Amino acid sequence: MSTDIRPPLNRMSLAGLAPGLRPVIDPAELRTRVVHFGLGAFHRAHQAVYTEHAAARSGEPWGITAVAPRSVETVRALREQDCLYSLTERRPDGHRSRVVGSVVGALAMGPDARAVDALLTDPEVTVVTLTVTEKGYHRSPATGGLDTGAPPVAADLSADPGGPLTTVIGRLAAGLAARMRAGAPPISVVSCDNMADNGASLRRGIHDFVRASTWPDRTHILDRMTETVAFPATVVDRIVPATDESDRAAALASLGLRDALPVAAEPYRQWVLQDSFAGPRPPWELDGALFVEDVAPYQLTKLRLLNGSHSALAYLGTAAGLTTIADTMATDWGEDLVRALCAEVAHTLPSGGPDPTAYAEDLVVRFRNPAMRHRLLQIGSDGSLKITERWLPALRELRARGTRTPVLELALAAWALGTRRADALPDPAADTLAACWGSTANPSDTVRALLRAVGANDLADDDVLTAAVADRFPGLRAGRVEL
Ligand code: CS2
Repeated sequence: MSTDIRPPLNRMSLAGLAPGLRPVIDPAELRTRVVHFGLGAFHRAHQAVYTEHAAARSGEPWGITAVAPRSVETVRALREQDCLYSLTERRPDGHRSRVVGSVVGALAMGPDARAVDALLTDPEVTVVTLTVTEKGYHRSPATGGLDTGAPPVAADLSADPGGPLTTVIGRLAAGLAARMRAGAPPISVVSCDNMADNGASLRRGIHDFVRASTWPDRTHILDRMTETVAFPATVVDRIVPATDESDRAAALASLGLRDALPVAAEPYRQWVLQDSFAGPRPPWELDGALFVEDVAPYQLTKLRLLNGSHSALAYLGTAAGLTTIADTMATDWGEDLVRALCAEVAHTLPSGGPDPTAYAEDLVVRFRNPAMRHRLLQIGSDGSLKITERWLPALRELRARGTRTPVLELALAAWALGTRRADALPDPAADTLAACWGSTANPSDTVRALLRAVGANDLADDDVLTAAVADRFPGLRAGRVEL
């Protein structure tokens, strides 16, 4: 609890701010037409900003109600500020803050289940967006479909669909089913998480949930969904570190108001969306979003180059005893690593996306930004779900072609070392991964077991690969990163 006596940020105190610090729209003029799941910093620094500009530039009242899957506390804090918060752009030469005004409602998914369903059946709501991270999808590593045996999914499948479900997939499936029963107009549900084919993955998860439910009308619901619910794929990009105390202090200094939920981000942002919406949507193109027929070239470039090198920096930086991406980029190997990894995987990218060499140079500049404190721990978390999107598909393709993969091997070795119990980074599979270290004396066997644990049996059977990864352990254990 802050003891600062300055007034809190809310609609009343907003009026006293200099015009450049205020939202670009008057939040009182917006209505909820977008529902967003995942109230984290990323949404507030990305989709909320595009939506705010789209509303301002079009004059259309596109407001967002954001749903927090778990954090009742964030919802309470946001409501106390009339859903306003500040965004600080961190530039190498200083920072710039302002208040964002596109979020007009905040709900907690469990306690506010009825209100969430009411919005999902509201004809005025025609867009749902999601940032729930890879683990929010509960995908089975074996099939890619919904893991209906995962305890939270199984619990939601046997619960009353009107009650407080705990998975976003369950809540969304139940809310969309209510919309189908009410005969409300078509809606688009947009996954904004870092997964190849995120639209298709989400569609599959929702359809699998309905199919596995015991709802008597599930066949009818599925038919209606097929006709009236679109799941466009998207690529979202902006580096948004988790908020810390220094961000709260920066917001206080810029606004002269207390903001419990500020966000800080790099200046760069990008949004590419598949142009296949089922109904009205905010005109995000007015703020630079790109609507394309096929997002795959952009998606794979972003996942394999940006997120791929981010994860590599996270595990290698951790092995070298560092804390942030900027620290890691300041070593004598950081920039080379980004360029080398991008060059190694560039051959796996489809044509039609950005030029990989220019993209790598832009990444070096973005990652180097000394004004950002992006913790390696944040990026390194949930590695079992991230590396399967960021590294393994490219690794598989390169090895099938007989191409050497030294950078991915080094990165895999650093990830592997970060799964040992004593060093374990947060991961839903942490126990399973730590158990792979067992009592085996042979490091290649450990690598093999780890690859199997993340569903990559084919790579686990590649003896040359597992030996090459294990060969990197001694250097990394000594804190040396040798490209
Ligand atoms: C990061 C991403 O935390 C992570 O895993 O790689 O959040 C990354 O910062 C964003 O995708 C950038 O758009």
